Amino acid sequence: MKLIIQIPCYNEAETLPRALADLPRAVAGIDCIETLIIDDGSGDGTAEVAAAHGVSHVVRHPQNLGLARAFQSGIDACLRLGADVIVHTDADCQYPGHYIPDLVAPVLAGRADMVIGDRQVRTIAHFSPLKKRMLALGSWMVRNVSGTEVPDAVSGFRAYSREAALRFTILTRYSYTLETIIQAGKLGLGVVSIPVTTNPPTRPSRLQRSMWHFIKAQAGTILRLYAFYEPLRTFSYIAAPFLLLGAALWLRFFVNTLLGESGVGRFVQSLTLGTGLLMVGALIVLFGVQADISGKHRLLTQEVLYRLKKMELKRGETTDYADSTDLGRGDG
Ligand SMILES: Nc1nc2c(ncn2[C@@H]2O[C@H](COP(=O)(O)OP(=O)(O)O)[C@@H](O)[C@H]2O)c(=O)[nH]1
Ligand SMILES: [Mg+2]
Repeated sequence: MKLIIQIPCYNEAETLPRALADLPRAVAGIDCIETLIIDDGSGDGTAEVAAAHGVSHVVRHPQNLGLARAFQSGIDACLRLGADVIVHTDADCQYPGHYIPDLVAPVLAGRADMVIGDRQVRTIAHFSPLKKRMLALGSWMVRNVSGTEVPDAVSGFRAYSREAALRFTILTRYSYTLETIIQAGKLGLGVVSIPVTTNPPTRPSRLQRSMWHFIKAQAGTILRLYAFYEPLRTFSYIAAPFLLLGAALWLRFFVNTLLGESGVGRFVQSLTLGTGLLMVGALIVLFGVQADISGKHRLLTQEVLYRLKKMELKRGETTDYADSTDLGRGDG
């Protein structure tokens, strides 16, 4: 059994050595542990520092492509390198390495394809109440869409089985953390959470530059993922006010007619408005149906990609699925 620990890095030369030193040297049930960093266009010599500290593999993006792309590049590289289990952790020492055996255990036991380190956000002192609430909202939305029971959906401290790694296709730019859970839930992969504690921050978050930036990103991601993975529901919610208001205006007319009020004349304006609203509502629902059909096609494409990756990996080909022009890999 081969475990690859992957760490995404964007200018992490300072904290990476500590993060690497914190990784376990042995894990029960694992014969071989390798490390892989994704240097996402760092300008501070992160890749060189990684090589000097004995990292087994370095994947390099010539420019900064963001965490979601880095995650996908890392997963693709791990698959090519024959990983049976992949652990993803951060370079800023947020996650204590001694939890890695606990993360890996459910995958090794065949109980899960994805194990998430639950940071128990409520207990983290340096997170503001607003941030905690936004994180809780994100996790709730993900539970709702994915049908899983994940308490801490944005935690980046995770273990994936090879099967899960093959299955994921990250499509949004911002949050691979939320998207992987939704895909896992929809694909019927086993998702398990284990409680972990976190280390105090070593530096301010790079992903959340400010509270306002965080709220904007989180709200945008939640809305987009909802529309993406539950299109019919999303469009129905949008259509509901139009349909309800339109129906109410027509109802008013019928009730008044039944009560004996004669003539359409008095209602012409409200009925015109009601008809317009009903038509807009119906159109929005139709968009939802269309989006739902597109979603089914996406599932088919995902299945085809999964089989293709499996075949190519079996043949030992080295195609990069994330973006063949962006990724240059050098083993360091
Ligand atoms: N590949 C890549 N990694 C990033 C980027 N921004 C942050 N990271 C990495 O993602 C991990 C988490 O980032 P961090 O700033 O600690 O965000 P936090 O999760 O909010 O604490 C670290 O290992 C960073 O190096 C980026 O643009 N690209
Ligand atoms: Mg951090």
